[in-house]
Amino acid sequence: MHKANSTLNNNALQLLTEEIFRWGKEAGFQQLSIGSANTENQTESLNDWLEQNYHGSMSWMEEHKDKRLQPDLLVPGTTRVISARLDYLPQDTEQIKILKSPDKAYISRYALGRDYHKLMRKRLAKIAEKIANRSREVFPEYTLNQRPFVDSAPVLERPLAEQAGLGWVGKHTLLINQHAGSWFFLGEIFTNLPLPLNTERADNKCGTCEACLKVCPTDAFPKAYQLDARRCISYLTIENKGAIPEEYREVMGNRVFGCDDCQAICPWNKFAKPTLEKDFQARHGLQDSELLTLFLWDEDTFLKNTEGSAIRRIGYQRWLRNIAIGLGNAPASEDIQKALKEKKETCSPLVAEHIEWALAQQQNPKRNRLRKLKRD
Ligand code: B12
Ligand code: SF4
Ligand code: SF4
Repeated sequence: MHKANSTLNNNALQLLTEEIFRWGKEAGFQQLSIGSANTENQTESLNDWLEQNYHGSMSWMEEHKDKRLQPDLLVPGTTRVISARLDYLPQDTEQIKILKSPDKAYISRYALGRDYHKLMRKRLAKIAEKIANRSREVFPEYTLNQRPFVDSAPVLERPLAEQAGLGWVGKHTLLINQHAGSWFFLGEIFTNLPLPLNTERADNKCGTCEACLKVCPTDAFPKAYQLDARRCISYLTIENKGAIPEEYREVMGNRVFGCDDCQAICPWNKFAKPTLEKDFQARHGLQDSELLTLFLWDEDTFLKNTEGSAIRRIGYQRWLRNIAIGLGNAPASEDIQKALKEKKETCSPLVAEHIEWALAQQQNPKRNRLRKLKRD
């Protein structure tokens, strides 16, 4: 029989919450916090974002919009969200040095190690299992309903984590924690257990700063707290399946998988600590590789070297598409031009078109590479 929420013992709920936080630490999370599951206050900004088409080809952002705005449609009965933070910045990856080395490939720091989706979901599922066991002991008559999520479900993770007090949504739209910066992933457990809410909110500490808005190479922020994903290098190199519009190619520089510029410039990331998580350390030298070396990987090597990595999700042809742009922006070199011409014989028409662009860039001695775009 379903026992009404109000009849669950508050002390037992408080003790369970303390246990949940301990299990979170044991599982390697830096922080867990409990917030309300109400996201209806996001309706206007989500609608506005979708109406302006800022989601581009991510049609899944439109689907199940009702679930994003009403978590209990996704998991019936949900009244609480246990939000979790997992820091991912690998140790000593010298990101600025790589970004400024036009022969090198810049890969987003979140993607250098193991794909976070499975890793986090497994850990959250274990915590959910412990909650279920304890709940059976303490609240034997209560019908628990809960589910863990990481990233891919129709969940507004940042507003939910903000409500749980894990940080504030910065002008670059990412969640920032004043003690830990923004280099972290978010995950959560939806639950119908009436756990005590963390009522403390993190104040927005962006102040008058606009560094992230100004640094963005593609000028992807129409205004503070809003991102036009279609212009974001992360979208262009990862989510976008087609050609990368020419206007963005030069300013992409050597960023071949995702982009970190708006985070790297953020003053709050002075407080970020590198992760000790072995799975998030860079694999196969991806933090410091020549563009040409990566471009010369054949498909088998790509599949082998990206096993268990988020990079694999884009597939070999899109990988080549992105690196071709990086090579077009690299200093002129005979080796690069030879590799581009050879690859053009075997690649897809999509990649071939990017290779043609790269060759034209390589062979134009007068080119003066553009570093930043301005919106019209
Ligand atoms: C779609 C998506 C993208 C898209 C669009 C990004 C975007 N800003 O919406 C693209 C592909 C571009 C992208 C890029 C990246 N992403 Co992404 N992405 C997502 C995803 C799947 C959904 C985000 C979403 O709902 N967007 C829709 C918009 C409308 O929602 P929103 O930005 O959350 O906006 C709300 C608030 O900003 C608020 N709001 C609006 N106006 C205002 C005004 C004020 C004053 C305030 C306070 C709030 C506010 O209302 C909005 C609507 O509810 C989430 C996972 C998830 N399920 O949530 C990961 C997620 C947001 N991404 C993440 C990461 C790490 C990245 C990248 C850093 C990866 C990379 N290095 O390349 C970049 C960062 C780019 C950036 N500046 O955002 C992390 C962020 C962790 C964090 N610390 O915040 C998430 C949470 C994934 C995860 N599980 O960890 N991403
Ligand atoms: S990730 Fe890069 S391209 Fe995207 S908004 Fe941030 S700075 Fe701009
Ligand atoms: S760079 Fe400045 S404006 Fe942007 S998120 Fe960080 S503190 Fe806020």
